[in-house]
Amino acid sequence: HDDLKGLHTALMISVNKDGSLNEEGTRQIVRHNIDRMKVDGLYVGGSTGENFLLDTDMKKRVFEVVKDEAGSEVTLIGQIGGTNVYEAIDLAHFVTDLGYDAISAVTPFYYKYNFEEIRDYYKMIAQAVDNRLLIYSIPDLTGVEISVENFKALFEIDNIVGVKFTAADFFLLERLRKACPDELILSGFDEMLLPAVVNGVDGAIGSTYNVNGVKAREIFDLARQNKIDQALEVQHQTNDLIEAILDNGLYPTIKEILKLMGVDAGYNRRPMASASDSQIAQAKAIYDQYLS
Ligand code: SI3
Repeated sequence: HDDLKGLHTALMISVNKDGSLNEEGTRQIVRHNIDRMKVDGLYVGGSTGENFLLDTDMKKRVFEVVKDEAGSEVTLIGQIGGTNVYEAIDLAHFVTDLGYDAISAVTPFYYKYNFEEIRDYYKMIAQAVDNRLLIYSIPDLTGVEISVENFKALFEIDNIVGVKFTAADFFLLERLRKACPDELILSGFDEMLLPAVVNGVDGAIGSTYNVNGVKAREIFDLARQNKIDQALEVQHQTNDLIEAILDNGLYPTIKEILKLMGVDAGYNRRPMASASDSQIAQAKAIYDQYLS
């Protein structure tokens, strides 16, 4: 599964003020990531893509527009999971037919499921389509924690090839890497890319790669060459940027920075608020200080 390794942008989408998809802006975000951020792949329909705010038709249109723009230039992973497993299966078929290289499914959330129910959800999706599946684990947002033993049980399901691991639990990551040396682990927190690579992840998926993909690549490459001091220096610079972005509001700030880079990133879809005037001004200051 070498094509799934490396650095993938958790893709933003561009939204019009009325909440509809800005297709041209979304195409610009795709091009910007491929041509200027030079990432290996795009993770479409994730948290950064405001996926959990969209209806099924809009999710499908995002998948179509991204595939149409990206073609086969980079690896495409379609995040199809959510609270409705039947929608997830429908979307899994949809993106597989479009030619997505893999699917990913967030752990089912909202109700407190036991592990049997979580495993059932993954079996239903994995058995429905002929495509590779990455578990999307993000306990901070879903409240769903998965133990090493339970990850191992999920990896036994045919078609499941790994996990997008978005957590700051490095003990769990280390245990998981040791227990499952052959599964793909893609880390999710951009500000912890270096320690994740040191712990043997195969790649990473991140929101800030939309604007900082080139520096992320430096960290990734230096760390894999064992140049830890140099990698840490770039991680320090990167985390000054990420801290400033988080302080100003993650997704609205990335969108405003994209606009300063000439990309029509549009608004956020409500109820997520778009950047206020003061956030826009601060985004400009962040861009000037760290990215121009
Ligand atoms: O699905 C996705 O959009 C992601 O890949 C999420 C990714 O892990 C990001 N997590 C969230 C919650 O947005 C990170 O890239 C994160 O934004 C970044 O590390 C800043 O904390």
